[in-house]
Amino acid sequence: MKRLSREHLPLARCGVRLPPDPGLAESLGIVHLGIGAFHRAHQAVFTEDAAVTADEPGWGICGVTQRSRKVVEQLRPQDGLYTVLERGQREVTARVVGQVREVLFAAEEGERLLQLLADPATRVVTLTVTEKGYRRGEHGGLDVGDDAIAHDLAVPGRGQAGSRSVVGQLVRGLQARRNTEAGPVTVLSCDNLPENGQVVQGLLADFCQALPPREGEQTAAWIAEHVSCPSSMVDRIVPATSSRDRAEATALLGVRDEALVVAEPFRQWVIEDRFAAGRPAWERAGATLVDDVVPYERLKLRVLNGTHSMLAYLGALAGHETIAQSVDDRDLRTKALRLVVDDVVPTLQAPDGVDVVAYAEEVLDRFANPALGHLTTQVAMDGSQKLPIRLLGTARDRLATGAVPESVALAVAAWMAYMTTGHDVTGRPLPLDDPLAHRLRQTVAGAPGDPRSIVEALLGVTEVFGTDLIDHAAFKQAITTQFRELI
Ligand code: CS2
Repeated sequence: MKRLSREHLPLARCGVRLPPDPGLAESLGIVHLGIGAFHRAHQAVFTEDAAVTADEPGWGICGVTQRSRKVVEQLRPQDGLYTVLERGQREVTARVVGQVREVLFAAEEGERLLQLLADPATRVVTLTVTEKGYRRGEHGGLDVGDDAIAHDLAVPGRGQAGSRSVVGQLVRGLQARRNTEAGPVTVLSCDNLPENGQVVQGLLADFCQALPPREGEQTAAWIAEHVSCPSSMVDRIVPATSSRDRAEATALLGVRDEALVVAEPFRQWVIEDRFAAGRPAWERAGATLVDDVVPYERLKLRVLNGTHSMLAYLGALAGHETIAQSVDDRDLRTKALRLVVDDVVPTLQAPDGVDVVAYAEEVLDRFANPALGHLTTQVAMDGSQKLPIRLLGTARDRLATGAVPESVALAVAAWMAYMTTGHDVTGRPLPLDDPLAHRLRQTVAGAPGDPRSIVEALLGVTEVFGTDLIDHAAFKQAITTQFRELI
């Protein structure tokens, strides 16, 4: 079976959309850090649609992978081509995307990355590096004690290649841009973080602050004048690609695609329209350009991602392998809706005209799509990074009004039970895939065995719960009561 490439495209057949003319993405305009499945199913699709509808070349994407060469080996032999297998409830379609023109592995190709970040043709840098990729400390600023950050601060000279962290790569690239007078650029985060543009801006400033004074001041001043960091909210469910997906795609396409991604039909992108050097006509591809993203992102993070995490932990503990099975469980669907109605709605200023409960029902219907095969354990990953963003902001807002967020307490208790028991009701092991896994396991192991002590010990993990939540006795009691039920 031939492998997908410009030479071996799928036969034009129903249900398969071929990539546009390669000339449309010939020249690079975007560097994307974190070219995982989500980027390939979301921003790259929006960017290609924008290029086609606006007939606007010059927005080809160079994707940069951080962790390993795997994505390079998946995409480079395919001329950057890959398929998005779109799984609706009743039909499957396939679309071959051609907007990614180059792929780099940062750890081995740092010089090329630096060159591209300093290239005047690069006008937008986008990020999907997941919550942990920003290497933030417990107070939200840059964790200068992080090994990769410490390494990158020590990289000799300015604009040097070899940075291991995303923030280091950005600052060294912006220094190289300054040194070559390559002009303004926009850095656009597309991660599930509140006010992600401000987060990036702050991290760049923190890194400059930690540089030798003169170098840091010059770099920070240049960034302040030439770099825009707008926020954006992204939404598309992109489950991990399975062997079943690959087999189905091969049969549909008639070629083998090693970079296949799977996604739901729905996609949304709300972007703060503040760009220093222009942008693709993303609105021509269905994106929403706004002045203020906050209402959209808070709605999505607290309703969609908050219920997603609740259903992931409660569902996994109940023996449900997929999110669809969890949301088919009437009891769990009701609990997810209660989280929205009782705890989230009172904390939201939803975008004009949005009915939050109706939005929540639509989200749960999207979760219920059995064709996606979205695993509860995939959504359960990185809970220490996700809970503060998706659930604990809601908790703090409710506690500030004197209310006890019982549904948030249930979701937190479910995370704690997922971590503490390590298996579901059938005895199936539940993986703890989390950057703080060791710290969390040690915390549980060091606590006395009773539920109250375990909850108390975990609430003491300040990287997750800060220093305030442990002092809310009623919230702690609500978590303990639910935790005792779940273990
Ligand atoms: C999910 C998100 O894995 C997870 O944590 O909650 O990836 C979710 O699928 C997306 O944010 C949906 O837009």
